[in-house]
Amino acid sequence: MAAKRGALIVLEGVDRVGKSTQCKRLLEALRQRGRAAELMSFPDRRTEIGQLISSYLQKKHNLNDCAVHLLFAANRWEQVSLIREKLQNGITLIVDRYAFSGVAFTSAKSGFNLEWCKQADVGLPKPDVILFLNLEPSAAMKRGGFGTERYENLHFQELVLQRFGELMKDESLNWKVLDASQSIEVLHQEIISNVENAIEKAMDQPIGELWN
Ligand code: ADP
Ligand code: FDM
Ligand code: MG
Repeated sequence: MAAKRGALIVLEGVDRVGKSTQCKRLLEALRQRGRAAELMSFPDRRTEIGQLISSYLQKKHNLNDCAVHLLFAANRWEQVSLIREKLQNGITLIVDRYAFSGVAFTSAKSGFNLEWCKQADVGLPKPDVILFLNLEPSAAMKRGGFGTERYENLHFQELVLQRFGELMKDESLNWKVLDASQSIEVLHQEIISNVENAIEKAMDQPIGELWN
């Protein structure tokens, strides 16, 4: 019998809902349970494309909105062979933001529609589950306030949340909407049970293609 593959687990949500905190907790928990797991995050600021994105986010320079959208997508595509290899080798990947942030953030800008935004990510490895940490941006903001990066303002985050809502209507994807106002520990317990389920189901299935 073929070796079991790992699962592709994505955490999404607006800024400061606790994605990075939960990704780390999840990684530790899976490893403690003896599962092979690794963390990835997007944008991956370590690559050359990632550095362009990072300096754009830090407002060191401006870029055309279409161009930056495609850079975010390219920053995922440059990891695809690695993602596939790890999954096939039985490693479960926990991903902090993915194409859904890509589409939600760009389509929150005026003049962009959701369908155009999705095109650049069509065919990426499809997540086995998308854990959406749901919290009003006004509540998320109270967790320390926004920094100085691009997009870190309440009005824009509210538009982004609406766009995520549109993406969640797609029933071909396995969205799990979780209440991110709960304590770190309670939310973690919900996440781990959803993830254990997803890992068991993914094992016997081929890796899917996103939006295809
Ligand atoms: P994100 O990656 O979604 O932007 P972080 O994980 O960086 O969010 O968390 C943002 C801030 O909120 C951090 O200071 C973190 O300690 C805090 N935080 C995370 N989860 C919770 C929670 N469930 N309740 C209260 N504060 C939280
Ligand atoms: N972001 C992130 C996008 O606009 N498009 C994308 O494809 C991705 C992955 O970049 F404001 C935005 C979302 C957020 C910023 O912040 C990255 P973090 O703190 O590194 O997650
Ligand atoms: Mg984060």
